Amino acid sequence: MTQSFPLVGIIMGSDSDLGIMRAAADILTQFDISFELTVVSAHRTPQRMAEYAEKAKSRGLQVIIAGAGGAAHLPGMVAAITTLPVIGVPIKSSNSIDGWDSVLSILQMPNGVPVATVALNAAKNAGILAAQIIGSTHMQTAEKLAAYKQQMQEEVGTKIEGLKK
Ligand code: RP5
Repeated sequence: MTQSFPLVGIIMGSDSDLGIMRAAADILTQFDISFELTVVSAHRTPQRMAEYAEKAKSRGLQVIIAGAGGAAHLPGMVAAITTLPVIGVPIKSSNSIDGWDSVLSILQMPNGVPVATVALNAAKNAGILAAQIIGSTHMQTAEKLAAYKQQMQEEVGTKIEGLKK
């Protein structure tokens, strides 16, 4: 897919989230899906967050992946503003309560405002899910996803097979 504009917006609450969120960018690159990557904080830059969410759809984005840790309000607040699907990535940003703060902040959304929450630090899965959303209407992406799944299937058990004498 060669688009000049990004289809997926990857946002995160802090520069410190990049180490985790990079995996979403990497897998989207693998699926040849254009994306943008930026820091938008629900607490430190609330106006920028609202503006980002308000303009996302009209700028051509189709999915937003939002990662945050601690009091992780970014995915939910963005989902409150946009009609685009929002995928939330809970990030383990401190050791105090093992990332449960991030998981529950993103997961426990009220009725009417869903966020598709992936596992703790699972930015790769967020990227795959974003590709699947895009692949539901884009044949080339769907084909790449099918090949990816086929490869996964073929690789299952190969490490153990290699150890057999
Ligand atoms: C959240 O607070 C961010 O998403 C990050 O995970 C966490 C810590 O941020 P920093 O203090 O490292 O900037 O808003």
